[in-house]
Amino acid sequence: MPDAVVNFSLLQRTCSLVVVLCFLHISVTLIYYMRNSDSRKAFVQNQQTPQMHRKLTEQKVTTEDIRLNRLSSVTNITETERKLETCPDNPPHLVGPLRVEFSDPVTLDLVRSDNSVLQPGGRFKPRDCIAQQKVAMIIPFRNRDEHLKYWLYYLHPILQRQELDYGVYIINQAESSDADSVAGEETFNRAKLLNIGYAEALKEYDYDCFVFSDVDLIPMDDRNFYKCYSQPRHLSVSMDKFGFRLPYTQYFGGVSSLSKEQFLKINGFPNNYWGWGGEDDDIFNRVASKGMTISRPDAIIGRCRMIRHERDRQNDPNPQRFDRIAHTRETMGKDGINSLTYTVVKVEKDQLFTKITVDVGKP
Ligand code: BGN
Repeated sequence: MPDAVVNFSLLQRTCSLVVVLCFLHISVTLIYYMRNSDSRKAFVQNQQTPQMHRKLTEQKVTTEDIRLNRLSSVTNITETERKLETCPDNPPHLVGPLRVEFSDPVTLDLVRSDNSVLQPGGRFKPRDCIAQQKVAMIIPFRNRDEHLKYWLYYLHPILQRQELDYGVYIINQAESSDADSVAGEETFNRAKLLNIGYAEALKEYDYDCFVFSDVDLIPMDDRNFYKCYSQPRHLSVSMDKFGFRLPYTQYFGGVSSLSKEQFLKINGFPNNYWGWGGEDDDIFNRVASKGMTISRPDAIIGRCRMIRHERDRQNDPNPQRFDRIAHTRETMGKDGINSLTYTVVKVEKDQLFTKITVDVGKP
């Protein structure tokens, strides 16, 4: 074979080898680069501070939220709520003993501006956790705007620190349209107003606990939880008016709480106590007759102040109360939430409360 032909064939083979080597080199470089870029991403992720990580997760939750919020109208639970934990037994923002004074100048506008977190109707839910209980605050009411102002001023911040999912319901006994009634007023019926509060609050939300509070009683310690317990709870156990102790062991007046189940077990409250006194003793009898006991905070945590006032018009002591409380066991089955009748006259939604004016009828 001529030399030139041999040389050409050698050159051709060398060139092919070089091309193959180049191809191999490029392939290895490419594979190496792609692998490296994956691990670089992992490195960046591991270097995030907890804040950066949270921010990224939050961003993810937000987009998820938008998607799931559409579904929430059906389930009533948002994705954000589903991700939150149940609020703790000891909420972190409680402060303990509180200064309670009724000489401080307070206006409803001031209370409104201090409570911009509220939803219309005096509704609140904790932002960072899911409340343990859904609590309706029921206040029987007539002509006590001055007291209500202080109740709202002191209670809203306390209930928020207690991390409750709550709503405030003012059950206002309507003036009578009767020409001959005194100053347009009928006799006050506290227990019937409480029954109405229970029924009306449940029409609005799936409450599982009911706190029944007089409008003039303010707790002096935020560790006195306005929620429900395994037994009906008496909350106003240590009132200034009674020298910071119980006036008698069976006393169940002022502020109390019952779960929906406990309330139904006693057929709610009596509807036929017109005027002052005895209805709270009847409720105590109902609770005792169903084998339940009264749960109470201690006398320090249970301290509370009452706003001093004259006895209201049309709320004279009820002369029938002695006879009525002697027969609770016989009457409670047919007089209670199962026999409640009333007419709603007006519903007003304030930022701080829902006020329901009702016609409770006459004695
Ligand atoms: C009691 C009243 C309660 C009232 C407390 C505290 C009666 C029933 C007849 C004995 N009970 O005497 O309704 O809450 O005082 O003021 O009057």
